Amino acid sequence: MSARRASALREDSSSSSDEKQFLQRCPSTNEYFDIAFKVMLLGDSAVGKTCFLVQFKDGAFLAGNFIATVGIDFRNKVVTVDNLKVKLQIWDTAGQERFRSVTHAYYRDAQALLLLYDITSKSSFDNIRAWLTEIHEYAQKDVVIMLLGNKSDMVHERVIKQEEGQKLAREYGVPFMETSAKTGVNVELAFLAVAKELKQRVSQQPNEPKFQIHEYIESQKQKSGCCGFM
Ligand SMILES: Nc1nc2c(ncn2[C@@H]2O[C@H](COP(=O)(O)OP(=O)(O)OP(=O)(O)O)[C@@H](O)[C@H]2O)c(=O)[nH]1
Ligand SMILES: [Mg+2]
Repeated sequence: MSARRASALREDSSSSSDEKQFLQRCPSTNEYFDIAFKVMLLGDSAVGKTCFLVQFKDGAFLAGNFIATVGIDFRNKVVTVDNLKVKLQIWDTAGQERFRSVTHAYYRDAQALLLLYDITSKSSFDNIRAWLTEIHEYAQKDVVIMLLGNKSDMVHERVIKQEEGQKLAREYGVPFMETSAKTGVNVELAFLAVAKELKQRVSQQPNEPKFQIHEYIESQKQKSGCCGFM
């Protein structure tokens, strides 16, 4: 989408029927959108990728038996960012090693990657470096990456401190926060931050201040360790 068209749509966000002629329609949700991006969920098996997506899409938590994803699956959700309708096509990948070659094929098309570990699993955290190596090998150079420490509701089982996640993220220059696919803490924020970053990359106006994803997340995120959020 051109910057001019994005700007025009921003100025008139009333979504009149005339305007809808210029919008595209998402077949799965039947919603109109102005612009679409592909986002991929990555991380070890059982870190909570599928639950994270279901929480964002349906506002529900899949409790009970763990059913590992086979291969790859996707869901669409349209979010509003600065009066623009942004369709996120979210690819939920299988974390199990045996599906790795299937998922590699999809990296190239993704504009953003949400990389999850489980704060109660040291191995899932230790494997983040290997995931980042894979990302650098298979993904686009300018892909937006975000590191997420999931299952922050499991305070008593925690083995990875929040500071450790923060330190690793800083080392790789990527934004970070802790999330809970169970309670929903910071789930929507992760997708919205990515949508805002991607949207501004294609529709940045010369006089518009550049969107700072790190600052946005720091100002919006619900912190762990206090107030009963996590
Ligand atoms: N307490 C808690 N449990 C979670 C959370 N997210 C996921 N789980 C549980 O963790 C298990 C694994 O969740 P999934 O979302 O299926 O894991 P996955 O990353 O998709 O796993 P693969 O599909 O194998 O890659 C399930 O039993 C979930 O109920 C969370 O935020 N908090
Ligand atoms: Mg899954």
